[in-house]
Formats: sequence, C-alpha cells, structure tokens
Amino acid sequence: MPSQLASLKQWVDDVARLTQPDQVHWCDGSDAENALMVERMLANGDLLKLNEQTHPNCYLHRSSPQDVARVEHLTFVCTTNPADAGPNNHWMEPAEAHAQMDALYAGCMRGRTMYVVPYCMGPIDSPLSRCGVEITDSPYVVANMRIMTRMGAAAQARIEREGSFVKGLHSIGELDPNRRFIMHFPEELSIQSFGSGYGGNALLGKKCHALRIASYQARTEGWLAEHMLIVGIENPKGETHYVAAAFPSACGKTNLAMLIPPEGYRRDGWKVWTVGDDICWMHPGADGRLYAINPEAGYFGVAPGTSEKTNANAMAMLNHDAIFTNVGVTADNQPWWEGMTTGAPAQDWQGRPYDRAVSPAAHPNARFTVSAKQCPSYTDKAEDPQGVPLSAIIFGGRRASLVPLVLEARDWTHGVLVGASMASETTAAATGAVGVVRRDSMAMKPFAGYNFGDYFAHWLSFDKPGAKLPKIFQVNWFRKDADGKFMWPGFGDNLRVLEWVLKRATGQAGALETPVGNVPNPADLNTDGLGLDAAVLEQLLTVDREGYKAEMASIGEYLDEFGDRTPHALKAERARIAAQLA
Ligand code: GTP
Ligand code: SPV
Ligand code: MN
Repeated sequence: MPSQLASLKQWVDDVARLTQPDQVHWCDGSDAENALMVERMLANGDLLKLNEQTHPNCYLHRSSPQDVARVEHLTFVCTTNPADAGPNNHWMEPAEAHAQMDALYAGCMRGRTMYVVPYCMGPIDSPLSRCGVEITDSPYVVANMRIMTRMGAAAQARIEREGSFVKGLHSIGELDPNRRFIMHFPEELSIQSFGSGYGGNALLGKKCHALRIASYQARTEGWLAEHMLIVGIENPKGETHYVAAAFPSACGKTNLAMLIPPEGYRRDGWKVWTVGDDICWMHPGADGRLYAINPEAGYFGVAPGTSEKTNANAMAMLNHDAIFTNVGVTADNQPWWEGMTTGAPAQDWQGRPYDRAVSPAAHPNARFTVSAKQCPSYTDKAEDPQGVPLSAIIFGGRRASLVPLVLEARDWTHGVLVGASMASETTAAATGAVGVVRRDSMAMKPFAGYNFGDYFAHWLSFDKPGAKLPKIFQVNWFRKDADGKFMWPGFGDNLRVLEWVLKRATGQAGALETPVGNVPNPADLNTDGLGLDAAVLEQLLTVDREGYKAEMASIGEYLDEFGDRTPHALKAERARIAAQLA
C-alpha cells in the first residue's frame, strides 16, 4: 500500500522519476507476495527449485560469478569532512558521490519492477529498533529482506507513526564490477548501492544500515551498533547469561551462536540459546547494564564448513524454507557444499559439471538465508523489546600464532584496547586476498560508519559512574601448529572457554595475571573428555612475551594512524602494557 507519509511518498516518486521502472510495487511482506516473487524468479532463472522431498520450499540462487562477496574497495562513507569518515573508510565528497550515483541510476530500472521494501531492524515493538525503506529492482533482494528483517506492512505502519527512516536505494544495474558502488551518507541517513546483487552489498538492512549508518547514529544517541553474535548460556542451575562476541567475517560468529555443548556438558544440563549471529545493538539500561538486541530476523550464514559435526543446529534449520546462494547441487538436486558429510556434488556453484580440479562445488563465500525461528536453539528472547543483559563481551579473530586461546581484560579501558587492536586473517567474505593478517578493530574495519579514533572514544565513554559493564575477553580458536593444523578443536568445545569466561565474570574461576591480560591456568579450564595433549593446552594458554613486545609496538603505530582522534586513555593503556612487558 503506497504510504501516507509525505516524505516517503516524495522520495519514492523522485526515485521512480530517476530510474524509470515499468511498475512500482509496495511490499507488504505477505505469503502471497512472497509466492509471487518466487514465481517471477523461477520464470527468469534467478532461482532454481531444489529437491521438494528433502528440502521443501528451498531454492538455489547462482549470482553472477563476478559478484560473490562484499566489495570493500568500492564501499564509501561520504561525510562532509573526510576526517569524520576516518582512515578506516574510503571517502568521497557527498555531492560528487551523488552525481556519480545519479548518473548510474538514470533510467536503470526501465523494463523492471521497482520494489519498495519497508523494514524494521529489531523487534517491531522495541524502542531500540530502527526502521528503513529499501528501494530495489531485485526480487532476490526482496525475498532475502523478507527473511532477514521484519519486512512489510507492520514496518511501514511504524515508519508512518515515527516519520523517520533510513533511505536505501539499490539497483543491480548490469552487475558490472566496473560500474559498482556502495555509498553511505550518514549525515543524510541514506545508502545508495549499484551494480551488485550480493549479500551485504545489496541487502541494505544488514551491513549498510544496521552497522555503518547505525554505528554513526548510535554515537550521537549513546549506544553501540556492533558486528557481534548474541548467545545465551544456560548452566545446570538453570541460570542463563548472555554473551556478545565480535569476530570478523567468516571467523565463527554463526557457529558460536548455535553451539551444541560437548556430551559431558549436555549430560550435566548445559543449554545454549541463539539470539543473533551477526549484528548486535547494545544500549545502557536504567540499571547500568548493557542490553542487546539482534536487529535481524534471519541468518545469512556461510555454507562451506557447516556440517552435522560442526553445526548440527544450522543443518537442522536448512531442511525447508531456505534460500541457498552459490552452493553446489547433488544429482538429485539437494544443496551441497564442502564439509558436508553425506551426498556428493554433481554441479558446482556456477552450474557446471562438478570437477574438483576446476572449482570447489560451493563458492567459499556461498551462503544460506533462513528465518531465525527455524533454528532449534532459537529463543523468544530474540523478540524481547528490552533486549538481553550482557555478562561478557568477547573479541576474537583468526590468528595462526601469538594470541592465546582466551584472555581476560583487566578492566573496560583495557578491554577497549584489546578490541581496538584486534587483528585477523582476511577471508572469502570480501573480494580480495585471503589469509592476510590485518587490524580489524572490534571486527568493524569494513563496517564502522565513522572515524575509528572517535569510535574508540565512544566505546570508552560507556565506563561511567553507575555503569555495570560486561567483562571483556579475547579468544582465538584458530592457533595452528608447525604442520598448519588447528591446535584447538573449536566448535562445541568452545563452550569450555565460555564456561571459564562466565565464571570469571561472576568471580568463580582462577586465572594467571600477565601484562596482556589474565589467562586460565590449565586446571581452570574444564577439559574432561577432550583428549587434548597437555603440552598443546599449555601452549594455547601461554603468553609469548617477546612476541607481544613486537605486537604492542605495531599496535602503537596502528593507533597513531587515527592521529589526535585516538583517545589519550587508549594510548596510555598501550604504553602501560608495553612498559610492563619490557
Ligand atoms: P559472517 O557471516 O561472514 O560474518 O561469518 P561468521 O563470523 O558468522 O562465521 P561462521 O560461523 O559462518 O564461520 C566461518 C567459517 O569458520 C566456517 O567455515 C566455519 O566452519 C569455521 N569455524 C567456525 N568456528 C570455528 C572453530 O571454532 N574452529 C575452526 N577451526 N573453524 C571454525
Ligand atoms: C559478512 O561478510 O560479515 C557477512 C556477510 O555477514 S554479508 O552480508 O555479505 O556482509
Ligand atoms: Mn558478518
């Protein structure tokens, strides 16, 4: 139903005049509308139906082979003052960016339908939620936004009531990588994306709105928009503590959010509840604690590596009503990707006969889209308008060496330094080289909508009288031995580390103090039934002082990249640790 809100109506009219679609469709989010989208995509080849017996209502989308991941080099934050975007972002002058985008958008929807997609990030009745409208010419985007957000009539009603929303304009254009831009205008609360139909480039509610624009809004409004999963850990006494954890793209958020406890833990009564797997909005509550909501309603998860062994919860939610993007298929048309323990690929992600010498069956960044409610560990706390109170915040990355399995920050300031100085090996989630270690502060390098120096200061500002902040930790599941093998089993066994984290947060576990943080003594971790070599555990928990001296020097150089925007308190904290190590 076209909007009664003058600003929304006006914007949609302006966009239609610029892009010249054949039709304008206002999305209501209904089942009938979704059936129409699917019908259109089956007709034009955007979707292929998967095996109806084994995977009812499941579809495969094969994206353009040149359009398979986020494109950081084509993603811009367009602020009036370049220093507000910071050295952590690509910047373009707003007027220049608008001129470039207008030229690309001119007439780009001729012969197409323009969809107007109202959506709400967060529970529809939560004061912490924020709304947006995405205009797109891609029915694939409409179908994905319907799963990933609260999309349709209820969101539109909220937008009309509140009168404000984030404006997102998206066109797939010709899917030409040379005519592709993802532009953000935080001062205007708007996003413009052209030339990609993939994931975070195109589903504008996700990284563009819920991280880049939201982080900018959150700074002025006193909250945090973060690249974090949210998980509830229920102990045998029936107490549930919530943890938020930031890992860079394709570094284990979905897996940790859906963790299945090791057998001994299950027997003792431990349970894990999934609130979110990618994005977390945190607000200080009246009681001084930080409360978190998951602004998303679905999961856009990495398929390769997902298996009965690593993530049985994810496998169970992918049997029906899911969209698969760039996976392979079996001879009987079931989805297939590397790491699966059953079946065999017949075609690869580009639809060619599978040949291991030519290509993996699934693209390394192949994804599934599925409603959060289909996950066996779903909790209706994900719908709680107040959010869940956090007991711990964890930062983690892929570090083959140096960083121990887990360490605890001394206090909030130290924790912010730990997050700010995170580094991780790059992955297939973004176009470019894979496996290169780079600084990725709070796993937000590709997603912070403003200068990291200001962002670190904003993080520090939460430590004020009356605040009951979560404790901050760092983890590393990805240490490798001399043979290049992972030293820690990971996945379900990560609960062993979470148990120590929560015990530390409630003052019930021991630790060894070191200049870079507190690490568990081997006896402080529950390793029952793990069968891990004592020497390996020892190595995982050892702080390499010489290695950390070099790391601290490198962190000093990194903090200096943000000039005088880097808070003095953070530099002082780094200097204090460096001095202790010396
Ligand atoms: P985005 O959706 O891109 O933000 O990624 P994510 O952080 O949710 O990563 P995800 O959980 O999808 O994991 C990415 C890859 O890391 C998958 O191939 C996993 O199998 C692998 N992985 C996840 N957890 C672990 C772990 O504990 N140990 C090891 N070795 N690999 C892991
Ligand atoms: C990520 O890259 O961190 C993702 C996938 O979660 S995307 O939606 O493409 O950003
Ligand atoms: Mn992500």
